[in-house]
Amino acid sequence: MLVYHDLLRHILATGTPKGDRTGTGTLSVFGHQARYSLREGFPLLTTKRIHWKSVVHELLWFIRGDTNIRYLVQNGVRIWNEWPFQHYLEETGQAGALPKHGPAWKEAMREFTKRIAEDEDFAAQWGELGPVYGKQWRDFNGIDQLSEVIEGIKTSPDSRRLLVTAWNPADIPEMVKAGLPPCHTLFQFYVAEGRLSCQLYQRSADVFLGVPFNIASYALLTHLVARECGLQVGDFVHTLGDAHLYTNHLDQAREQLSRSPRLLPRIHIAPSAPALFDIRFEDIELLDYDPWPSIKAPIAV
Ligand code: THF
Repeated sequence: MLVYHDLLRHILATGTPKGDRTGTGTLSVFGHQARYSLREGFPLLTTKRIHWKSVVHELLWFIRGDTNIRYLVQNGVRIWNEWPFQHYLEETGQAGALPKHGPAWKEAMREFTKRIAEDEDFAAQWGELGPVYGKQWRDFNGIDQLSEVIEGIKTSPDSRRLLVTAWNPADIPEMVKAGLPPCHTLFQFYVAEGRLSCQLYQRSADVFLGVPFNIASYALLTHLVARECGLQVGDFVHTLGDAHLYTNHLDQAREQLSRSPRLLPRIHIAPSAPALFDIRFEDIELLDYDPWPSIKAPIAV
């Protein structure tokens, strides 16, 4: 995972200070590409602990076409909570009264997620992120892109049209309302010598918090799709548009750079696991993950 460290170092050394939508401020570079060989191990960062359970549940949630945070909340995944919560506070006129990430805000967040988990009607009203990834992958104006791309890999592996796009311009205003438009916008599969590779174009990359999840998520997707199509895995190619470090992540990035990478973990998918669209959390196992401790950093909303 030295290439991830190279990206951190590159942004720290050459990034341009830039304002952003969230008001936090970033150091940013435009245009960057990294390649992770999936044959050499599973690309989950070892220089800080990544919450693997969240990676797997989030991906299964995308694959099923779900866009409500209820499934995630019920499975202990917190990474999408802030957007529906912020939307809820704004719509119910409480946003001004609760300073972000303060004690009262945290208490209100706990109550909000508890209700999402326990109250189906509340979740239906306030847990929706809009037509985000899951919706576009499985129902882009009626097209099940994920099923079609898998069929494409099986029937014409040499095709140069093996694409899935989450960027649906007609749906962007609806995504903005409850969450945000897709950061990982488009991915393409490629088959050569019996190996499946995947390239992601990510328009906006929160390099310290989001990118480690994004790498792991698409690497896992590549493993799952390869299995579905009877192929081995090749490379994950990660192409970034605006690649940034938030200014309140810089010390954490330097801390991480002071740690030396360890051996990569491996992934094991149960041979008895059902087909992709029915695969369960328990079917996917991470082996030999021995990371440095986690490093806390605030998420920009
Ligand atoms: N918004 C921003 N600002 N950054 C992002 O990376 C991002 N995402 C998704 C949508 N909007 C985004 C959400 N993905 C964490 C990680 C990934 C996220 C959101 C949050 C996070 O806070 N990780 C912590 C704690 C994880 C936990 O244990 O719950 C971490 O230390 O890794 C990009 O896809």
